[in-house]
Amino acid sequence: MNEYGAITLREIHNQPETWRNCLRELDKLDLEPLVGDKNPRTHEWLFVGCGSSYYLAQAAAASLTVLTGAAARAVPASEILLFPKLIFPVDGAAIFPVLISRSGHTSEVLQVAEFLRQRSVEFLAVTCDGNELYEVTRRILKMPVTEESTVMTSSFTGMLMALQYVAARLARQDAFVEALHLLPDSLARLLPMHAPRIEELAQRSFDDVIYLAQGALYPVSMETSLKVMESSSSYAQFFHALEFRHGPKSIVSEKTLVGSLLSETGYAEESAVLIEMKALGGCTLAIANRISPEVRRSADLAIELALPVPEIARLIVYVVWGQLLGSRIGLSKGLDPDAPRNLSRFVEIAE
Ligand code: F1P
Repeated sequence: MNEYGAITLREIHNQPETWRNCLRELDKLDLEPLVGDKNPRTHEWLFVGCGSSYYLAQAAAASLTVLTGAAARAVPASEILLFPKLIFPVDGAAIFPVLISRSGHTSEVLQVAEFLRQRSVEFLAVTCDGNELYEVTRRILKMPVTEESTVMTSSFTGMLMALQYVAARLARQDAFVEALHLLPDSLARLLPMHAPRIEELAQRSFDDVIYLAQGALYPVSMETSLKVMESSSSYAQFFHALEFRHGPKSIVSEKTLVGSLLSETGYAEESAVLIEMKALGGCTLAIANRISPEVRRSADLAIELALPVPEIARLIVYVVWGQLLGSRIGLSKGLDPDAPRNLSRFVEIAE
């Protein structure tokens, strides 16, 4: 039998290598047959997924908007199935759905594929395993990520990197593509510096875990909260940083971990919230590209990324610390993050 959490931790720590493999594949990719006729300026890209893949969808939509200047949306697959008129209010609108699923086997995503097929709407599928999703469209982006663990870690970052890569290519942002190539080495440098500090933080026992973020980092706060919930059976919540003052802060105590994913754009405003939460007695985790002295003083743990890349290219590096925290809290509670309670690798709904 494996040591508890061994598989998940191995996959988290192996992300520099996984990202290199993804980039190698992406550098060879011919975009034309995949998306050539579906430019985001003429078609609204609609990113679709479930669970982590839905959070990934939101991060991908924000990335596409930043990189191409075109509006984009993200919805959970179930919304298309239950409330199609909310998602497609106008018949025949120029919408290009992008279906995201690590397994390619999730029932709701496959049902959306069938819904689209019946209406002759072409879509792109992004996956790691392939499975049934691989069979239902000729537009397929299959990333070379083999993930054994139940929770999504390297598949999340690998597929988000792929969607950012595609957006940058469409926008002819070659410098951004080059920036993505810097990330594997950057993460390899950061992991040995900060992973032991996350492990130490996880030894404290928290009643509540909160992640705060704004902008494109907001979906990353959703994903990092989900990682804490899945890997440690603890309840974790996420808020827009400045929304946290409007009520939720009443739960803050010394048993609350407030993690803040600080953007560069909103650094002053977002870090003021973190400093206030420290003053209210919370335990604070700050993650930012550059950490100011005031934040360093108010943070129980500060992780400075120091990435020489555009702000939106940093998203996948912010995810990693929540993946680690989730697994480490799980282990400190005596749980096995490789076998999260009540979860399986994908959700299959009996017909
Ligand atoms: C999505 C997903 C995972 C989650 C869970 C069930 O799967 O919701 O995010 O961790 O274990 O499946 P997929 O459609 O991306 O394969």
